[in-house]
Amino acid sequence: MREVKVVSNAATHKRGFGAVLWDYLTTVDHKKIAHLYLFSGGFFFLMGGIEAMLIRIQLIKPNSEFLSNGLYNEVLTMHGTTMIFLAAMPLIFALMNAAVPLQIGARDVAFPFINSLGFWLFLFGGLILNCSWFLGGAPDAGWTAYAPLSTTSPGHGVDFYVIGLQIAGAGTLIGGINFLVTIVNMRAPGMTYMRMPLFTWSVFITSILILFAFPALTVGLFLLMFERMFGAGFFDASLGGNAIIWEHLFWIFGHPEVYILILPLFGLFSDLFSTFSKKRLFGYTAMVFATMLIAFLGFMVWAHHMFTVGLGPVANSIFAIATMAIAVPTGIKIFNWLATMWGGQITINSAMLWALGFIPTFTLGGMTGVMVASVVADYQYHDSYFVVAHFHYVIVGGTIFGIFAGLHYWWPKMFGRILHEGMGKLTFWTFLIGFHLTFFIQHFLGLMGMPRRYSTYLPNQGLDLGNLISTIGAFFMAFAVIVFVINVFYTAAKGEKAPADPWDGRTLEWATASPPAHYNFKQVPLVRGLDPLWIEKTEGKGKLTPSEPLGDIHMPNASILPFVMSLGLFIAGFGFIYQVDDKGWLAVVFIGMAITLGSMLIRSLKDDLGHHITKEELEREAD
Ligand code: HEM
Ligand SMILES: [Cu+2]
Repeated sequence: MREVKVVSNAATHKRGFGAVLWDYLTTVDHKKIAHLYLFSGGFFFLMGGIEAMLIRIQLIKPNSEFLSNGLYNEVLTMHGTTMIFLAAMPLIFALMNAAVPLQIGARDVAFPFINSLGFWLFLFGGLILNCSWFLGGAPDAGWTAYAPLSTTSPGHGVDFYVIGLQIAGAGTLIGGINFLVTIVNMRAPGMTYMRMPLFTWSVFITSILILFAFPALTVGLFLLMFERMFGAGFFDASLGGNAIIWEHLFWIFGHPEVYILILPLFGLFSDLFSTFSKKRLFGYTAMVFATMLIAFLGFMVWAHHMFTVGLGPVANSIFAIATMAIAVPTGIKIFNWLATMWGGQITINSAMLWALGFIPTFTLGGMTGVMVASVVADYQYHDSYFVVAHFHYVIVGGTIFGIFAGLHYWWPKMFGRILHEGMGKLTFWTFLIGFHLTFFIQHFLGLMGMPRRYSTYLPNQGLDLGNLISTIGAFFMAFAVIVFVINVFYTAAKGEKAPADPWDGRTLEWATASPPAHYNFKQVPLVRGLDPLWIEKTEGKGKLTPSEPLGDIHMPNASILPFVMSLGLFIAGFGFIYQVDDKGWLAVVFIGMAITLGSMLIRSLKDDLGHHITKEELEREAD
């Protein structure tokens, strides 16, 4: 397996910066798109992290004047929005792109062009959102943008939110559809649904969630846009509208969104526990159905964010019970993970540490979740720091721990080098300690009456010490992230080279070189059961059985069009935002849309049949 790397290194030889840049701007290869998602999602994670630190520095002591109240609202809004849409989502897409086609034995995703378009839409949407900092102020109505706060917020901050999220959201939607089609259509022969690795399973189910949840956001954002730009009045009671409609639309999207953020990582943890315990996943079938059940219930519970709105006792009770029901399939999963490790031959490395740390942390978040699902009690918790503590336990304890686990696990596959273990462990321990220091105490701050989203508090209310501890914890986490960034650079320069299968893996991604050739598999493998690579290893072959003779491989061509299409929307976005001030900006709308529609026309009219890698070329490369 090692030889492949040598050959592809020779083939790629030394290329200039321009060539590498052009390669990434035009690539339709899922593995390079994974790199793009990783680095831009990582960049936004650092931005969101800086914003988090600003919030915590402001709250380190009572009556602090580090940030003005207005700026605090902007930083808080951008922290939440950035972390959810521009950090967690793309980092998950990075893992999906890095692993899913390999896990199912495919050569790429179903629509490589759309995959690249999805990435560029996300990136340009995120850039628009962050341009607001330099163009008169960021959005300040919270990441939920509740009306009438969002409809009446002065300046253009919220317009940047609307346009930025609309463009980024379109990228996520088409990305999700692509993975759905990929998993339905591109599985290697023999890979039946019930032989798919749990990560692929959960990406499949997550993609269904994306397909149904994101359109609600799209509609909501359009209504908010019409409201702010043209005074449509959907959410304005004085014009016959209703502000609660925004809350419904937002949470019909927003609640499934938190499952979109967690389910892929549940799948990843399942793969990890089984790999590093050297055992088949305990309760595979139950895990699959629990994932489906969580996804289904995830759609039925959005109004638990609205208990205090006044929907009435019947609606509140139904939503409370449906919410609490989610604890059942989640509990099934936790027991199955523990049972997978039970009696297994456990390896503890950085990836596994994140997975182990996830279990108690997420369980705590799940328990406070059941608490906030109780309607009467929620009248006390609602919009208090208790909620801030709760959701950070689930999204950091689940999603962020999962992303770190996934990065340590798949880094060798993605980059051909193994992340430094010592630094990996240092990152994990300082993050874990910092995390619990920061957020555990916030439960009590909330119970003592500290509200969510307030920029300050008075002294001697019993809140001083807790806030100080919380901020100290945040510095630990910041330190951990810095160590991780150093680890990335160190690994790129001096990291240990990775073999094809560094973890004695069970699934197909470990059957190809690290990193894989751009066509992934020379011959598409024949899958003979769950954990296909493991089956071959235990039967003493160690190599996959091919499902096809060696032949020409058809691959898609690179294209700059996805980048140009997204750039056009980016330009048009500014036109939309500013045309309220001056109709001259309509020209920018037209220029931007012309670029986008023009490149769509080119894509439609110009034949692009891809290219073939010939059998002779493949024969020259050793496997
Ligand atoms: C890792 C370090 C993090 C720290 C120190 C941190 C800190 C905070 C703080 C202090 C607040 C609330 C401030 C207030 O209510 O006045 C907050 C809100 C929030 N955070 Fe984080 N956070 C972190 C990570 C994350 C991550 C990874 C996510 C999501 C993936 C996230 C999502 C949110 C959201 C959605 C809000 C609510 C914003 C709003 O109410 O509009 N945070 N964060
Ligand atoms: Cu919810």
